[in-house]
Amino acid sequence: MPSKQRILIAGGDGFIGWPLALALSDAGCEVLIADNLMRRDLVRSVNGDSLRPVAPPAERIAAWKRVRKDGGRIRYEVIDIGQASAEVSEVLKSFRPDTIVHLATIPSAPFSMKDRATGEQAIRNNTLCTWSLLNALVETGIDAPLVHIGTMGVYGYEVEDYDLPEGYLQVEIATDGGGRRPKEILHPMKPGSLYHLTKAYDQLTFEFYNRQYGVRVTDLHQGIVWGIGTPLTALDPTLCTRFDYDSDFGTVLNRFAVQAANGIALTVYGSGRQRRALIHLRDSISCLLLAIRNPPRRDDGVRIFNQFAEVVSVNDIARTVSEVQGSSSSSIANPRIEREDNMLRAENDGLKRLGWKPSLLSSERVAEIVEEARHFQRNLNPEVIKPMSFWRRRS
Ligand code: USQ
Repeated sequence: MPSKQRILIAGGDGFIGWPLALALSDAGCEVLIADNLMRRDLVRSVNGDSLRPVAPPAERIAAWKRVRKDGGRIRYEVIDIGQASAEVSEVLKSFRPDTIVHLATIPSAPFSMKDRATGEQAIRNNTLCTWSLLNALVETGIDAPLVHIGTMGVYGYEVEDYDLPEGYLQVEIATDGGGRRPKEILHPMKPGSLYHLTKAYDQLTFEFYNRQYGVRVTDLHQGIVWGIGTPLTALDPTLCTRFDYDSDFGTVLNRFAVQAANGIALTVYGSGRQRRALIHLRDSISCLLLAIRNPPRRDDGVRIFNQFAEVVSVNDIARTVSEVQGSSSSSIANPRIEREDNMLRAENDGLKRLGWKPSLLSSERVAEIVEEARHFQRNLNPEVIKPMSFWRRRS
C-alpha cells in the first residue's frame, strides 16, 4: 500500500476523486486535494445537481476526521489548475507529492458537444490541466509519477476483429531496402466527442513529457463508471460522493437507475445496441490504488491500462435495471453521432496482473442505486432527464 505517501489529487472534489481521497487517507497517506470545485457549478449550469446532496469540501473533511478519530489527513486547496500554472508549481514545491493523481477533467462527452462555449471550455480545461501538471513536475524537478484517468473512448467504437490492446499496437513496417520490422505505436485514436478528443490529446502530451523529461505516467483508459459509493463513503452521510443523473453529467447506468426509481421510461438512445465497457466505482478506486502502488519504471514509456470490468450493451444495462425495478424503455432518437452496432473487444489484463479482481454488473449492486434514488426522490428535476446536448449541427 502507498502508506505514508503524500498524494496530490488534482480534481479530488469530484465523483471519483473524493472516494479516492478517502481510500488513500484510510491507507495512511497524506492527501492534498487541488480542485476549483468546477464540477459542482457545471452540473448546476445545466439545471442539474447531485441527487444526493454533496457537502462542501470543508464539511466532508471534518466528517472524515470525526469518523476516523485519528484525524485522517486530507486537506484541500481551491486552485484552477488549468489557469494557474505558476501556482500549481508552488503547490508542488510546498507539498512535495510522492504521486500525483490527475482527475482534473470536465468528464462529460455531451457537455463538450453542447455548443461552442462548452466545447471550448472542455478543450481548454482538460488540455491545460494536463499540461499544467506535467509542466509543474518538470519546472520543480519533483520526480513524482502521475496517474491519469483516460477513457476507453479514445479507441473509438468500431467493429474490430481483434481485441483492443492496452494502448499500444504492434505493427510491422516496410523499411528501406524492402525489409520489414516490428514497431510499437500508440493505437490509432478515434474519439467520438470533444471530451474524448482531449483524452486523445493527453496521450500525446504524456508521450512527449515522458520522452523529453522522463516523467513517469500511467494512463488508465477507463470505461463507464457506475455505482454511487464505496465502503468508506458509506460511513457517514456527509462522506457521500456525487450522484449525477442529468443527461450531460450522469452516465448511463446510474441514470437508468434513477429513471426506474421514479417510474420514468429508460432513455435508451437509438437501437441500444451500443456496446460499452463498465466498471463499478469501488473497482475504479481499487485500480487507482494499484496504479499508485505500482509506478512504472522510467524506461517503461507511458504505461497504459484498460480499466474496465466487462463489456455490455446499453440494452443489457436497461434489462438489468428493469429486472431490479420493473420499468419500460423508450427508444429516443440518438442525440449523439455514434455507431449503434459497434463490437467492443478489449484486453484488460494489466491491472489484473497487479492483483485486481473485477466485480461484475449485479442486481444487488444495481438495487443499491435504485434504493438510494428512491430515498432522494424529492430532489429529482425531471427536466434534465431528456437529452440536452446534440452532436448534430442545429440551424
Ligand atoms: N446512453 C443512452 N441513454 C442515456 C445515456 C447514454 O442510451 O440516457 C448511451 C450513449 O448513447 C452511449 C452510452 O450510453 O452509447 C454511454 O453513454 P454515457 O453517457 O454513459 O457515457 P459516455 O458519454 O461514453 O462517457 C462516460 C463518462 C466519461 C468516460 C466514458 C468512458 O462520462 O467520462 O470517459 O464514459 S467510455 O464510454 O468507455 O468512453
